[in-house]
Amino acid sequence: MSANKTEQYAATTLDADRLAQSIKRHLQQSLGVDLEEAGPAEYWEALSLVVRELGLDLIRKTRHKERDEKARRVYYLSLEFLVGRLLGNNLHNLGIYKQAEEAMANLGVNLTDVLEHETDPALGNGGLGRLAACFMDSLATLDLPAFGYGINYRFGLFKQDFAGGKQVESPDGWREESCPWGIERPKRKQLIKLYGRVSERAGKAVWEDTQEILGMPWDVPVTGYGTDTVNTLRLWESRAAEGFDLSSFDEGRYQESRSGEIQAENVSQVLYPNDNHPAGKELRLIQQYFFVACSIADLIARYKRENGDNWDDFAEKVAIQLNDTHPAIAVPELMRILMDEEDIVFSKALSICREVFSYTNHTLLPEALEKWPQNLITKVLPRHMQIIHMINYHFLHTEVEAQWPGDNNMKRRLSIIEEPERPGGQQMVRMAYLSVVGSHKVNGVAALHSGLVKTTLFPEFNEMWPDKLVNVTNGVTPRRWLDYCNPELAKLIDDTIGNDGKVDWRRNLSQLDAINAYADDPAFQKKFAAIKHDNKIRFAAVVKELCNIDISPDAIFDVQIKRLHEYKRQQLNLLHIMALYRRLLDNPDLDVPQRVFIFGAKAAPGYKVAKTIIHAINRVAERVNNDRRIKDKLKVVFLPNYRITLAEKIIPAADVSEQISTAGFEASGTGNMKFALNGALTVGTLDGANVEIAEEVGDDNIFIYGLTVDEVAELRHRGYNPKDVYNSNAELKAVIDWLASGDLCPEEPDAFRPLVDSLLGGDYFLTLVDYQAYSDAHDKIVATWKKPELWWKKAIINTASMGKFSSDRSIMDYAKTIWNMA
Ligand code: C3B
Repeated sequence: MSANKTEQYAATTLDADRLAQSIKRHLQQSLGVDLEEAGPAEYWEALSLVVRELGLDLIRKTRHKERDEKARRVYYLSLEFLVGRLLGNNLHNLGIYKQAEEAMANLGVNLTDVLEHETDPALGNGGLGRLAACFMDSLATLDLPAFGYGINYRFGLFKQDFAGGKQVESPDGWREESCPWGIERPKRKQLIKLYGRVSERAGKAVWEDTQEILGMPWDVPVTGYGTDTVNTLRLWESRAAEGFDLSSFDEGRYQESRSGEIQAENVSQVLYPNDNHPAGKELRLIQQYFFVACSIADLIARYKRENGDNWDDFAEKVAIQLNDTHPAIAVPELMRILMDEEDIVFSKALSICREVFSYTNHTLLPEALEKWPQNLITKVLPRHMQIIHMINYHFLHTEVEAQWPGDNNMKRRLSIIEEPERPGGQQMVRMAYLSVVGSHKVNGVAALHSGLVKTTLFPEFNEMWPDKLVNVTNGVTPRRWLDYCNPELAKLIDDTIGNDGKVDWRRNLSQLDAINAYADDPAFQKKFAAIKHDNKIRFAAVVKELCNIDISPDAIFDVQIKRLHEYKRQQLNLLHIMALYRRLLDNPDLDVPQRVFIFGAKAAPGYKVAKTIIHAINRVAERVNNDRRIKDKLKVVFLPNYRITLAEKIIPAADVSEQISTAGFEASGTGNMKFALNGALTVGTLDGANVEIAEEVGDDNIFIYGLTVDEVAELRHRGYNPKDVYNSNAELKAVIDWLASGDLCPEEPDAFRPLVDSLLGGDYFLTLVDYQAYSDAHDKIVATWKKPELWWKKAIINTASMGKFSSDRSIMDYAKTIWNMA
């Protein structure tokens, strides 16, 4: 490792004076701004350009080193990279944050103000996209040769506002602000084919009469912490290829006159705003193929530049990770290149693919598993559909046949092509099956989830290939999610366990374990609690600014931030808040601590019930926050436009972390790890990584409640009627009736009907079943809060026990068990 190299590099070339000079130079010469005119936004851009220069220099050196070492590279293919703001993070990673602070101060500017001027690149929906960003950070930090490949969307995840409590979406044109991080690389552009047909000439398949679009790469430097390694995140932007017929477009009859054709620029225009739910649109399939085809062509070109035309070493040099099934079309794409362009026979091509590819499954939700109509793939990618059939034929008739001779039923069950249930239905391509068949390893993202992948999602694959399905528990980067977002706590940890080269928890998070020795220490508890209090004061100011709500830093800050989805059960939190409010109305002198319930969540624009839940929470918030009778004992805050930057402010200020999904539905969760790392106590079900968090912190230091995966299965088997629970729990009945009454939204009395119907008409996510246990868990939270020394002990143990959940550990697991790189 090159721990000190960057410090040397940065220190020798960029002390505060040099930095200030470079900032001035960029202000004047790159941006054309006079010093007197420059405000924080200009300073942000100028400093970003300075860091970009440094990043580019280090990227070049990283590339040379990798070329010399001829190492295996990993290519992380993902439709989403939710990187968040980059300037502060890059300054930290490069070891020049302090120098930058000083340089700015010398110029009369405050670095913190400057950093606030960066727009979040919102190139992802939620957990899956943020995980990809944490992984990029860890890959660079661990000096592993890696590229991230994705799409440079013009519009990221929509911006969210509330009107009358309802979610209103508007486009996120993040690139309209200047974005110095992406560097256009025309030399590496690619030409991609779509549509057309396949003919056979001299025994070879020829894909012709295609449309072509151009893929232009934008490179974002990815710095690692305390190392010279800077990797590349290469994001593709679609453009019209030369010769693309724009005339018909100009005449305004483009869509009609060339029906079925696409407008090239549209491909990378927008991120589909769905989390855990596929859009199923033709343009989405094209997006997937577009970025996959550009990336595969790009990595093959790199391989050939470095290794020549000999395919024998390809699998030794290349590992490709499929982040969910979104890039699954990479399997037939690589097959196509190997067979049609490189004259490699089918069986060899398939074995190369299987050495190169591996696939991460992020969800068990049946409706979230991607399937594409065979007709659509045939239309957009006719050659790929043929190759999928070839793979499927080989798989069923050689491999499945060997395992279950003569078992046609098994062949039907395992076929990559799903036959329609009803006559006249469509044949669908199961992208998850294609990914499993084309990969050497398939991983789930937490132990519980990976177990379910083996037993319920892919049991037959597990029987056929017992070593293929593995677990890699998710992780988060401690650089962004502790060091950067909670500097006071980072400093307390440094002061307590040291930061001298021997101890370096930022790169070896298990060293936090040493903090456990201080969990009972009153002096340490006091400092820990004071830091949380400071963070809460800062966050209260954010809430005041964004929502104009006053919250007290002495209250319990109870937080649920994540995408809005019924399985994540924000509605359970809501019902409980409504009940708390009613309890206070019944007895305003109730001896309870002040509590603030904080939400942040975007709902997919087409997801009706999710939007109803947002509306209901906002209406309840309005009622509760303005009711003087309850004497500020309860507040509800729904922060608009939740995103990475807000998460960085909320998480260090949280006392309670809500991780309350229906057991078996949240594959892992990663927010749960960030909260615990920052000393919040989890209230959660035994779902996803909560199980492993509980193992690490111990049952006494987490509030676990509710049905387990097995109990959920048993209940479904027995049969469940939500009305039974509703009729037997008076408090629950009262709040649901209140929700249904129209009282909270008089101008639209049926506004919350979709939510009420979903709860009483089936309650698929078992919200009502878990209600009482959840309410009881909250009573325990309150009882614990009333004993501060107990509370802070638990909080400290949480921070101290998060070593396992560093994304460095996840990446080392991938490197060892999947990529064969360590
Ligand atoms: C998410 C899952 O819902 C989370 O449980 C998990 O922690 C993350 O992925 C990362 O593994 N997920 C997502 O954000 N989008 C999907 N389409 C599927 C899963």
